[in-house]
Amino acid sequence: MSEKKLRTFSGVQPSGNLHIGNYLGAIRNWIDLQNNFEAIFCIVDWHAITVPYNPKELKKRVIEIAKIYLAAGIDPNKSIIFIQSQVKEHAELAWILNATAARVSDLKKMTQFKDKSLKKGEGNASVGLFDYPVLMAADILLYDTKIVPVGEDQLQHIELTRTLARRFNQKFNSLFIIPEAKINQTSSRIMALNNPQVKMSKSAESEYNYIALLDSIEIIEKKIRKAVTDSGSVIEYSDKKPALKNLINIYASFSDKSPEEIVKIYQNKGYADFKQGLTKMVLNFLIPFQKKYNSLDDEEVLEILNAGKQKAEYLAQIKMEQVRKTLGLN
Ligand code: AQP
Repeated sequence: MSEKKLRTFSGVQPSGNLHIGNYLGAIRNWIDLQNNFEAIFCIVDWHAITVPYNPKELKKRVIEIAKIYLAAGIDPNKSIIFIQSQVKEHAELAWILNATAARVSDLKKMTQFKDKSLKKGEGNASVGLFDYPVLMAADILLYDTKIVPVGEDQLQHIELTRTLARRFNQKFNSLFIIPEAKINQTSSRIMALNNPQVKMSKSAESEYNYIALLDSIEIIEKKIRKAVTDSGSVIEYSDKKPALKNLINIYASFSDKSPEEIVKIYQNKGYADFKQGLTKMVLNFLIPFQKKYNSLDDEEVLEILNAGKQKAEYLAQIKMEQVRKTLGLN
């Protein structure tokens, strides 16, 4: 008899142009995991509506993200790929966790809420943005997830998920598995090209913040050329040169070379040579990736998402039946 595999779950919000940070920090790590775990990858559209958005654009982006998952190597024969809003149990469990396990004081500690509400002020942010981590906890706990592959910015949310699961288990019944985050050291936090103090982000105001996975060759060349560098001209991997360190991390992530090897290659060369080398590494990955992306057919992608919905819904309904029964809600 085959052993039951542990489960892995992760997702991306359709909230802008997916960038190499999303790929290196999260999606790339999913590819290997799908071989050893029961893998579930979600397009978390309910998260994306917590900030102002355009409905038509959202619909387009959901398909775009599904295609990105597939082009990156997520195999629908091995993994479940689906859209969050199609499985209503996510919202049901989020409400239940809100009511039974989450505290206002937990959510007030979340740095992502503070960062994201900074522009308009906390008082003007949506309640959904404030409560986002509880919905994320529901996404994860609904599927008995053990491993959550994410970038560093999500670690605090995973910690909260663990707290909510423990609280619920202690208060009622041990229904939830306590999940663990999995991050990749060199690429867990890719910084913005135009400011190494902030992370690369798809909702950034300037498109020079990120390299989108679907940017054209010309745009990618231009963005890397314009990427900020530190003063001086020596290629060093050091915290004193955060912009260069970030670019070396990107180079290392797209090559089989360590930061030390990269520094050696460019030790007698300047920033311009290094940037040319970096552009080559990024394009070596993105050109075939985009070719695969462009070859995917919308109808087939919709079929994959529909099949994924059926499978995810089946699992979610079993879990929610247990939760409802435990809480006297059935
Ligand atoms: N800069 C990054 N470096 C490494 N990993 C990153 N991730 C995001 N930015 C970086 C990881 O990508 C996954 C999907 O992210 P998300 O869609 O949940 O949203 P986010 O974390 O808030 O990322 P963005 O790109 O900054 O989106 P917006 O601007 O919409 O908020 C996650 O695993 C995340 O850690």
